[in-house]
Amino acid sequence: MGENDPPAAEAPFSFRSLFGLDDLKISPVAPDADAVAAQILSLLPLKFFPIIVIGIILLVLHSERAVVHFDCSGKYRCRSSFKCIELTARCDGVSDCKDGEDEYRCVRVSGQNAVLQVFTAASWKTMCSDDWKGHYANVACAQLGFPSYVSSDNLRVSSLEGQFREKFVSINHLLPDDKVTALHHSVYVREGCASGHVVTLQCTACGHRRGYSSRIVGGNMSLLSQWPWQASLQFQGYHLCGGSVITPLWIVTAAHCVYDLYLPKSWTIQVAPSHLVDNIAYHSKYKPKRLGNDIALMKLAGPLTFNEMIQRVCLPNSEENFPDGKVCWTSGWGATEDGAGDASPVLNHAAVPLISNKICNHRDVYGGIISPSMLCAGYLKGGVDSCQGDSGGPLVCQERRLWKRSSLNTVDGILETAALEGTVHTGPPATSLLAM
Ligand SMILES: [Ca+2]
Repeated sequence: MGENDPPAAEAPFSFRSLFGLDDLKISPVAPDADAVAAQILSLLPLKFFPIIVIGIILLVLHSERAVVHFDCSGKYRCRSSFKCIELTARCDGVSDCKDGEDEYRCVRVSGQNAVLQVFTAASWKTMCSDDWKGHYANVACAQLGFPSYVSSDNLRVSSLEGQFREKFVSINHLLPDDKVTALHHSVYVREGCASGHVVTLQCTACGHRRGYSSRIVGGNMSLLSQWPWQASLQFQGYHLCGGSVITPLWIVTAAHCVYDLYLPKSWTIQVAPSHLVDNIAYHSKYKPKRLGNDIALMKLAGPLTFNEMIQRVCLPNSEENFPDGKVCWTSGWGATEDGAGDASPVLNHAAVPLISNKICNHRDVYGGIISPSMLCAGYLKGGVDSCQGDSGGPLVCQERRLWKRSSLNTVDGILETAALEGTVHTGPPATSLLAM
């Protein structure tokens, strides 16, 4: 494999083949190009040749124009079309994109302190706590898709990470509450916060282990209450992958777990007790055998009831980074011996430190296939790792007593090192990848 080849990894096995579903698989092998060309040529009279050649040239020229137009550097690219709009047109109250998506995602919760930010006047700006009240917190969480807020607090500007203390907004306190229905329409830009404080926001209760005491379990075996967001994804009754509970109805997992088994009715989610699956969605840019965009969601047929055994894990905030060397945890029912195919009868866990992408991309480790949207965890000398059957499961880090999945917004998938053996390097270290 050349250094410039795109990242790719051979799957260790096909889930479909295990269940005799290969006849449904779309063949990844492209038909012989020469044979197809000869077949097409035999159907076309030669007199049309010049027209076809001119048509191809026009098509290529048109494609190049489309590529140039597609490059939206310094601007916002509408997802519903190739249109580029000025950043000042994003979140300005006017729908400039075909589907109006430039007016979505105008509020976010950022960084390790969960500060509230609003996109306005062409950039993200941090919300001052001046004139802040609970009604606005509810509006912010509603914009983020939550029914209400859980907590909202003040934090000194001096405590913020550098990138969040450059641009600020305040709420327009002259607006009556019933007029404040979207924060990005209700703020004005400030150079600093008069109060010296900004708003922190939590929209959902997550990452708690209510039924677990760290004195109960030793070794690698886990109690279910130790990792209450851990789900077992079972296809026709067999454990195939792990997953994480993120809402009462949704489980996040890896796209490679479901891509070739896109049959919701054949899946059950084991989160004490078993739950039926209503729908499956994987990242539209996921490509089988690639590491990127390896994320999928499974929707349950009915909602989970949270208790000591079932909780949701927190997702990381925008722009939240986890430091290299931080010890995080992976868990699952995967095989406990390398090469062993059977799932473990008990839930296991392992502590794994995060490894910088620079080290992970070293030519003796993963050799450049780790993109900025992925992260590595494990030990370079090997020994502790996630294994076959742990795919899609959680890698969580504890932050201020809350447990979070340790990757960015569009995360997912623990990929076994076995998937890389022989295709990238021989004898790779026992690290896991979280591919987004
Ligand atoms: Ca707009």
